[in-house]
Amino acid sequence: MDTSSTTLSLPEAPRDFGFFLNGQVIAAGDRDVFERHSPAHDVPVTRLPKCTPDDLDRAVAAARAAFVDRRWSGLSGADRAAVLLKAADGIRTRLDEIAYWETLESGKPISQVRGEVGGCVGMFEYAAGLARSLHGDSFNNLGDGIFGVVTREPVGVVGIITPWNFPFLILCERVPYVLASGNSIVAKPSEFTSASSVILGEILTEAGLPDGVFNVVTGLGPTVGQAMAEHMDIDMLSFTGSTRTGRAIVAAAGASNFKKLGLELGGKNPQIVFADADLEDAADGVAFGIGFNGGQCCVSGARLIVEASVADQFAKMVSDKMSKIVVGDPLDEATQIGAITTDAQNSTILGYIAKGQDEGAELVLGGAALDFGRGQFIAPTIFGNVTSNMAIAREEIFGPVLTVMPFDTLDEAIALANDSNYGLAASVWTKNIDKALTVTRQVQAGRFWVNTTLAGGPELPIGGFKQSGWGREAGAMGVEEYTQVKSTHIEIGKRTHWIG
Ligand code: TXE
Repeated sequence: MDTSSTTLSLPEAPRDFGFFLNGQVIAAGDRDVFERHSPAHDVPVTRLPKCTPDDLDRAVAAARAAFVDRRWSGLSGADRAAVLLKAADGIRTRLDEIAYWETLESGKPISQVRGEVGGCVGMFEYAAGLARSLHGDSFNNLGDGIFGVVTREPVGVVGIITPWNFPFLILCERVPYVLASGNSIVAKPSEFTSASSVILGEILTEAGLPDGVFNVVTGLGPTVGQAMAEHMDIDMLSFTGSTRTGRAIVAAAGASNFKKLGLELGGKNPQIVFADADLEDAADGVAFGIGFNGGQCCVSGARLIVEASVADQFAKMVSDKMSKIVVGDPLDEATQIGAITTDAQNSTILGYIAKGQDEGAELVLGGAALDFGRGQFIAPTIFGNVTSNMAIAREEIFGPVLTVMPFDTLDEAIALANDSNYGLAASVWTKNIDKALTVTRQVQAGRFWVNTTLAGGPELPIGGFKQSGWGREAGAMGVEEYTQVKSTHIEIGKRTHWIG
């Protein structure tokens, strides 16, 4: 298999990946194996061990041992930064390989995955700087007899459960930040897209990360994932996935050791377009916001909320754009939307498309599966005449399905945008600074875009309001979230005695 050529072929046989424990890849041995079929090509592409809760225990024990003997947490920030920078180089070196296997497992377009993996290099480089700049606080104003110091310490053993929509990117929005302060990690990727997480283990070890600091258990959510949420020796768990599983994790954490949680859950994100916007830019942005990754994106701009005076004209502009999106083989460089990643997700999206029609919404574009002779693909879809009580306007569809709702006033636009259980992201398109700032202030969302959408990078934190989650990942906060704060009072000189 040559991944450097621009016309990539399918692998001749599925590649066996192990799981990653104590600095080594461990083959499946006598464990059951799950075989992943490419959702775009219907052929087996990877095989991974179905780890058991016993394997999880071994991984947690390895992470705990590494944390307790301070082989990583005891290093200086500068030494940790050096490893993270080498890992960034390692990702750069193996970028094509990661992109190839991730494309095959996920059905995402190869050009898109390369961009995502390239972005992960920046995550490691930025977090390396944070490893050096992480610091606490001091209080020199408590009087001559006492000095106060606030220090940050790593939390300990951190579990990371990731989904299938951005397997490597979501992992890398967490791992370098979690490592920056000295934590150890046990990661569990989605059973549909595990390969790139195991490759990251190899890269980290080659970069000099001590054995045991980063481990990957491959396996199923209800067994290994649930066992992580219940585990008494995992100090913190970062979960990205469905709101339903998020609830199970909160319950399990409460019933076990009250582990600290970071949760990034669902979204139903508004794209608010005012009549005074650059409508050409906005139309392209709205099409990108819902089309990117086939809409399988927690921050997808799924709800178009558009000023009534331009609603028809603008919906037509968006429809023209979306009808030109190139859907097809993700190994083709020109493809913009690949396959729908899981069978269940494919059924869910088609179910919502049928429901939208049953609910009385008007199908403006798409609305059907695309038949390429293999794989599962869905045409970019737009619904008009949508009202905010419809399921397609309220529930996360997680597919390339846009709903259109008009508004007359600024207040109405804000109310429509906030009429959701979720609060992950929002975009506003206008040339009027007052409208842009008013909307940005009043719409509840953890990430906001003004005259753009889906922009991101290592510097700005990510996370949600309302039922979209708890906590923040990335940016300086992405390191701080994975630390404990310790307040220390230090007596200077002779203590004033309590008992005379
Ligand atoms: O998610 P799950 P699914 C949303 C999206 C999608 C829906 C269902 O709307 O249609 O979720 O997707 C692990 N304890 N998002 O079913 O099950 C699982 O193995 C611990 C939004 O795939 O939540 C995987 O690693 N872990 C989202 C991860 O949880 C468990 C991205 C996510 O899978 C578990 C994905 C359990 N009991 C889906 N059960 C986003 N925020 O981007 C499963 N898992």
